[in-house]
Amino acid sequence: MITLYVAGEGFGLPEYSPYAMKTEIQLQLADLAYEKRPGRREDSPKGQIPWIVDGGRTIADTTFIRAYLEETYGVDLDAGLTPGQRAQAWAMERMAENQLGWVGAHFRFLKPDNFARGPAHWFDEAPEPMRESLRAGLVEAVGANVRAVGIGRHSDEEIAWLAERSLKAIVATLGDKPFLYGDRPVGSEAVVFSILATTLNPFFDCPVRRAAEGMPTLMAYIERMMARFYPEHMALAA
Ligand SMILES: N[C@@H](CCC(=O)N[C@@H](CS)C(=O)NCC(=O)O)C(=O)O
Repeated sequence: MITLYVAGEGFGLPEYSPYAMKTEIQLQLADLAYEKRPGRREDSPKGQIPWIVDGGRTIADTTFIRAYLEETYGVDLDAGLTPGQRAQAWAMERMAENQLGWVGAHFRFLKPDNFARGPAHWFDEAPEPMRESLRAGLVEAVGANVRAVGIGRHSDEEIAWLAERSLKAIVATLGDKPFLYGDRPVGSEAVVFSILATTLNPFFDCPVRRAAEGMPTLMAYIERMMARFYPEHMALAA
């Protein structure tokens, strides 16, 4: 059986790592049995969560995990899509990971109230004399990444404006379909949903969430995907 190493639930989400959610959804779409175990990024071959172990093989990074699953188990998670849709799906996936994901990190980690409400608690069990410097170290590391990808160089208003353009692109792609490309979800939207659920998480205060609340198509899509892949979480939240 495949073992999926994850960060675990948190901040009102079934998995607080969007990448862990992405792979978990893709495992479900591939109809593969798996078990989840808590993992520490220090133990991951690429230093990040998630990773999988399948028999004797260890694969890290969600895009490579998906490629491995498709090749090894003979599944195509984007089956039914035209070449043009596949290309668009890939671009949409990159937009979610390489732009919206960083927007989410900016507001979650770099706004002191959000950080205190959420990620700061990861260090609650650390020895008291180290606790604050561990928290400061995390903020500094995330800040450096967010700046390196460019997002961190803009004002909050500009960041929200950029993110809103991406949300509108997702809404336009959805149109009146239940899922991005039709009546059933495909592999590439696992990450679009996961990044949306994390970036727009109402647990945190974020202008992008407020903008999204004015987009009923988008909010309904997030709920539909959550109900489909995390029904127990939805039942608990109800
Ligand atoms: N490109 C990676 C991204 C994974 C990722 O960013 N994971 C985060 C958790 S959501 C992580 O482990 N961050 C810790 C770090 O980068 O040091 C993938 O697709 O798996």
